[in-house]
Amino acid sequence: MLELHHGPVSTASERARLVLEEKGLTWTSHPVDLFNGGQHRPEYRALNRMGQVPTLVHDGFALRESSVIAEYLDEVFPESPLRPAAPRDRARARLWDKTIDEVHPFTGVLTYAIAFRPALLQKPKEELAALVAAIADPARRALRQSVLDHGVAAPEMKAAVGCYVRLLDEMEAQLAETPYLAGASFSTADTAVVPFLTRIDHLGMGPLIAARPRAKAWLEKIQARPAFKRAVTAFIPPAVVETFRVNGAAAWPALSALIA
Ligand SMILES: N[C@@H](CCC(=O)N[C@@H](CS)C(=O)NCC(=O)O)C(=O)O
Repeated sequence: MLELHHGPVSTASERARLVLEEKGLTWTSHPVDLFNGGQHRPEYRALNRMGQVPTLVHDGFALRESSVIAEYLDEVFPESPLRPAAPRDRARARLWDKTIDEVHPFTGVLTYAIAFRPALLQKPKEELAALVAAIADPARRALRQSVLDHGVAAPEMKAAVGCYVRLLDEMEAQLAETPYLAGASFSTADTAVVPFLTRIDHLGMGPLIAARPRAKAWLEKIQARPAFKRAVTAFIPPAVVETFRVNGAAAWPALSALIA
């Protein structure tokens, strides 16, 4: 039995759900309420000591880290393989995994600064302080505190936007060579990256994507896949996308000034 503990609006969870759906696997959904500290409940921390989503549980075996989950699923369920067969393409897919692991904390910076901060600041001070204090990784904890304190004026915003500029430039260069990120075929590289471009698009940073025509066409192609609709679109409430877009449009002038 395959179970996924995941955040409906979490990019790392989308990465795992995409692999499950692309491979046509049947799985049981256990949503974790990140906004109210579900990731820090002791029973969840027993599955995932970092207090992060996603966690896959396969017949009692609990596994964290979306890239490791993707690799595991592809090994245990070899039908419809998602990892490239050719060594160079497979190496390229691994590099995209590493890149996305670097991009992920900056995605949190952007998402919390632009979209989640206003609602979080409505919480009682002690509750919010406890949510931040429970973040296991000290670097992540410091990032969260900074964006809660400063919003889009947080000093980390420049690095976050710069990180996406580099990601998009790397994608544009690769897509000039191959139709998919790891090579000629759709692979785990594409499932790893698409949640992150979708997120910055929702956050009003679409102009960065639009300026790179190959990345834009790739995004539309991947988002049109039926598995994307089941794994990503179906889980994100339209009201959340609307909040992202409204807050994103308000933040864009400050963000684009950071790029200039
Ligand atoms: N590298 C991890 C990152 C997991 C992660 O940080 N997930 C976020 C949601 S996208 C999370 O659980 N955040 C917990 C929190 O914000 O307290 C992976 O890819 O699985």
